[in-house]
Amino acid sequence: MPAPPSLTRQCREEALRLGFDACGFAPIEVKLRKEYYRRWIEEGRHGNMSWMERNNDRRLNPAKIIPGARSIVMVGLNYFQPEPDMRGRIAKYALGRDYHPLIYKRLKKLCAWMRERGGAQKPYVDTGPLLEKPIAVEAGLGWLSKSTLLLHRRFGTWLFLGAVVTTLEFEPDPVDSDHCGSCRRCLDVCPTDAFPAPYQLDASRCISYLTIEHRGSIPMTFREAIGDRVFGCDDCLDVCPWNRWARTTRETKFLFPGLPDLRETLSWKEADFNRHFRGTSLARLKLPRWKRNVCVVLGNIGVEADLPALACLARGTDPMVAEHAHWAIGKITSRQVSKKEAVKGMPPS
Ligand code: B12
Ligand code: SF4
Ligand code: SF4
Repeated sequence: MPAPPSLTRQCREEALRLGFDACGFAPIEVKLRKEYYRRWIEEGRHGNMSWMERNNDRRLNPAKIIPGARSIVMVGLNYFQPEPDMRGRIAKYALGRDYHPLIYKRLKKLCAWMRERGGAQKPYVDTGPLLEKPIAVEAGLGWLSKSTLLLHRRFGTWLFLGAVVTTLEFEPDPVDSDHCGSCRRCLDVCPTDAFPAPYQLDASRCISYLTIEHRGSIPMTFREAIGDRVFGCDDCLDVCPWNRWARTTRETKFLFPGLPDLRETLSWKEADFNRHFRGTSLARLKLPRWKRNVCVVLGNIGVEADLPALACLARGTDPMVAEHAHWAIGKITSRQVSKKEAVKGMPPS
């Protein structure tokens, strides 16, 4: 029996009261491009994220998540904040505290509210096989943009997503239409050409993947394109015209607490890394991959003063870090040589 419209309204109010910025409802028989997903995996677009090959029966059929599931409640949380002034860039989503526990805690409260009304629930925030973006589209939160991100009319693409699969039946929200129009800024700005076509992403080329998910050495072909991005990338979000009206998040926990200069982090021990990054999204990187990424960034933007710290790493015991440090030293040194040659070639003043 369909739930009364008032239950849908009350649930949305509860989600907003819990601190979410947006909430919408999708039917459990949500439209997903199953073939697209299967092909994406077959073509290896997921790189080494092998977990994406598993649990596809559930991922592509959310009705199988809990017996008798009828709806999916989708929530959004604005995480925008202005770019902090620092050497090297960290993607905005990772500047403050990790969003997963914060959102999960609120989703569990929402689940408790639904349980009191007779529902059985399962919450998600990147915590299981669920295609959060296309489901958010079906829940009326926005449209799937050419950058492949969910674009909300008010919050743009700066919106974390979370979901609750439930046996309660809610009134589905109307689906918004695509308002990307003829724009293609996100596609053109991508430093690594990670979009084979609009609405399609080759994750294995994305800087977010290369600096966060990828283990081992960063392929040479991408090192210069990574530029000053130490963790993740926001280029395709930064250029989006719908993000012009973005307002700073209400969540003070997401705000950037500051960080020592990148050079200083090269001499960090495990305990230093943990002290600075415990409870943030950066923690999962672990120290060697942090240093690997810092080496790439210093190779691209570093100066003479960075050389001693890099030389120290180049003599270190971790072969992956040492190789990246050697690369960075080579890059900085060749920049210095060309600068000196340019000065030599200048006429005397
Ligand atoms: C794997 C993953 C990644 C991968 C792949 C990203 C991607 N675009 O799929 C990598 C590591 C690259 C990544 C990067 C980032 N991620 Co991420 N990531 C995920 C994760 C865990 C799974 C997504 C997934 O399954 N992708 C596989 C593709 C094939 O699936 P899909 O895009 O959902 O695909 C369907 C639709 O595209 C659909 N489709 C529907 N309509 C159409 C129309 C056409 C024409 C076509 C061709 C296809 C199509 O077909 C597909 C399936 O049927 C989700 C959380 C989740 N569980 O959903 C977060 C998530 C997508 N990431 C998020 C964020 C914030 C980011 C970054 C911004 C972080 C950063 N700054 O570094 C970047 C953005 C890069 C980008 N342009 O997408 C947010 C996005 C929020 C939002 N507003 O959309 C999510 C939802 C996490 C969250 N809970 O908030 N991420
Ligand atoms: S996050 Fe950066 S690298 Fe990844 S698709 Fe967007 S612009 Fe390209
Ligand atoms: S930059 Fe343009 S094409 Fe890309 S998501 Fe934004 S509006 Fe769409």
